[in-house]
Amino acid sequence: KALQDFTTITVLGFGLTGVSCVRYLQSLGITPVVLDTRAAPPGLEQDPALAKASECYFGPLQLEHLLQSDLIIVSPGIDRRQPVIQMAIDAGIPMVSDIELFAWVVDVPVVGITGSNGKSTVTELTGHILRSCGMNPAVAGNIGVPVLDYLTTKESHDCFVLELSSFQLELIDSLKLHAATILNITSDHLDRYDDERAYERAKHRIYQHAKLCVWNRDDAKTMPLFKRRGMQQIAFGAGDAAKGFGVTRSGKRSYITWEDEPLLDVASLPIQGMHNVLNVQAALGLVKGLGIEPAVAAKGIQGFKALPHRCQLIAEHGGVRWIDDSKATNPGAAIAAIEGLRATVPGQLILIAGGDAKGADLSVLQPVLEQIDVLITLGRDGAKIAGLKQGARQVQTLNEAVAYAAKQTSEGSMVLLSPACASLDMFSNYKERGLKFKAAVEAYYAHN
Ligand code: UMA
Ligand code: ADP
Repeated sequence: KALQDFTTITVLGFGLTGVSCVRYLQSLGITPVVLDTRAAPPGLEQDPALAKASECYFGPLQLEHLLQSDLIIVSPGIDRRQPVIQMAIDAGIPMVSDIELFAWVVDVPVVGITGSNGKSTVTELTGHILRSCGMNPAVAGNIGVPVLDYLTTKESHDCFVLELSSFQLELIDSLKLHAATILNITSDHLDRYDDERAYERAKHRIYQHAKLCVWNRDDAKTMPLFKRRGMQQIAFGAGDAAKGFGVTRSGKRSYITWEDEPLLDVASLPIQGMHNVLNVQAALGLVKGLGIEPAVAAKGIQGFKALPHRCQLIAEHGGVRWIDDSKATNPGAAIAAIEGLRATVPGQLILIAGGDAKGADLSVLQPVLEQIDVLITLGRDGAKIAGLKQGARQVQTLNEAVAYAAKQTSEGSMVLLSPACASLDMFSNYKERGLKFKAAVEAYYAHN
């Protein structure tokens, strides 16, 4: 498919993705119509000249603008269930994501990563392994760098590693991945999907044309739903496994295994917790799809650094560790953090949680909250989490949460910010929430 075949191309959404789409189209000599429901979308500030050179309409969407298009490139943050967009869908106007445009032209191998949790970690880790093995990957997608940005720079790359959200996957048809993984599927984004099945279906689109599917043996929902001729599979998981990746225990030591042979000592991994063992296995599986054998790839893991705001140690005072897991924006992530860290805490484990639950069923947290000694909640859905554990303390601000937590601590305690919710009710994003947490901890110890 060629973009030049379309007469009127509309870019719907003028955030990071929208800006990258307009830049890409302009680089091909195409001037799109740009729409965003926000009166002053972020793209205006990011690249004012770009907006000037395009036909832009900001504010409530007008059906006529959508109907005039013969292709609409839809940003991932747009909910296509809105009536005006439904009408355009009913009128047969084709809609694609930025990733689909990329798929039309990419001519080097691509690997793709999706899942409810661990996407960014596995995406960066895969990039790290590939670089260690002498390749020059572009790491892009939901991780924060729109993929089309790589098509408008002169830099060249010999492969792509893409983090793909369910929103991006919904509007992809042509992407042919050398290797694809669904890391796990737990409840998320129910504010955007009618039910869990719709969310799962979107995730499974990643396997559509994949040569190699890398899936999680411990999470049956990640298993490819069909087997195409020639499609290969590798499974990973936390138990012993004769095929693919597994984990075996020998005395006090645990090893990641490949085809039942020890490959990596778990204690030597640069990222901790069982969830990260699975993340490492997934990354090793993906690079196998690019022809790099696990024994070679395993050597490339050393030197990888945990990403900020993912179970990150941000302060230690008098034997009390403070952990920023602000990226835990759904219950599955918080459960993984609590289960992964509990064994490392000799004293009290204090959890700060709450925010915008995005419609998730928070009661799934109840069993794991038994492993918590003190629960502090905040944010829009904080009260719902507090209701799951007797004695929970509800507060209004992160500063209040930190002050209350600090008073409960003694040597050997850990305070974990792992909200199980999005941050958008109180902060501009999870990064700001994490940074404000760190600042609150620093301010507390400066004054106490
Ligand atoms: N929005 C409007 N009106 C519009 C367009 C967008 O109100 O007309 C709102 C959306 O509802 C959303 C926000 O603006 O709340 C941003 O939407 P966007 O589509 O403009 O987003 P971008 O700035 O293009 O960023 C997107 C991804 N964001 C989303 O999917 C919401 C970024 O992932 C991604 O890094 C970027 O593209 C580059 O690929 C962020 C994210 O939160 C990290 N992703 C979700 C997640 O990981 O859970 C899926
Ligand atoms: P994503 O990009 O999917 O949000 P990240 O790598 O940024 O994933 O991690 C987000 C959160 O999910 C982290 O804070 C961590 O606690 C949790 N997490 C990471 N990997 C996994 C996994 N494999 N299974 C469950 N939870 C995980």
